[in-house]
Amino acid sequence: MRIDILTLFPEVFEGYFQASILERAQETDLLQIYTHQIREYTTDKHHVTDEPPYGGGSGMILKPEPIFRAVNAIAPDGVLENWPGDQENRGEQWQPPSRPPLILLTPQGKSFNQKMAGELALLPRLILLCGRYEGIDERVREHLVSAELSIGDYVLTGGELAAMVVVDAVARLIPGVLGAEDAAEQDSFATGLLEGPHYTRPATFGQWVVPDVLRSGHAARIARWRREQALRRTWQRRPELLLTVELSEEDKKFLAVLAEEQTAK
Ligand code: 6GU
Repeated sequence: MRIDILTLFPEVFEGYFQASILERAQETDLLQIYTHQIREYTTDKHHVTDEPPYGGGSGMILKPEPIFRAVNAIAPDGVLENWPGDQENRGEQWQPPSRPPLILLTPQGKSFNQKMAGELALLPRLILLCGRYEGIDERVREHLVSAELSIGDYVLTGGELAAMVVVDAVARLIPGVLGAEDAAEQDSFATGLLEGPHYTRPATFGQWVVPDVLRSGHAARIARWRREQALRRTWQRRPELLLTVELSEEDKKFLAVLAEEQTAK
């Protein structure tokens, strides 16, 4: 998969993308990440990327031309050759050629989640546009952006951290990126449940011991115990997730026990 990132601060991506799993994914060519400095797509002497808003007001707005120019450069089969203007001359028949989806990172976007990460991971290409300042010229939103995503209900100084979050969540779902083939399949949210507790050596740490069942070697009992721990944790922390997850008869019985425990308290 190829991901292009348009930003005024390409340097902030360097450390994170060059470590650990994302580094290996790029070395093995499962993932290509290109960051692009929007400023390099300006044509004026002072390389201006933002200006005050029409109609007045505070803050600066990202200008449309450098962003359109950058997208046309990195997705040359894309929309808007000879922009702007000559689209009118192509008549009703004209359809923009297909291009990679362009996602704007902004607190106004839809909340990014695991399901979206899975869908994005199926794409051959993706372009991420990091918002900055007070905003971005609306013509970018209207004519270039395919979707807008936010990573949560708080305001960051720019879309860069959000873009890193999206790249990370998407990259680890590309087949082969995680070491063990099924490592993503047991994730919290992938199963629809939160994960239960994990333990490693030592079996006894001070007075705290690892649950016997995990050391029993009894695979079926361990699997059942883990499922019940996941159900318990989800019940305690994110009960609304239980409404949409697929539950076996055994799961339902266990949840009934949890409900009884609760009323007994
Ligand atoms: Cl995508 N951008 C900014 N600036 N703030 C955010 C965000 C994005 N998601 C949550 N807060």
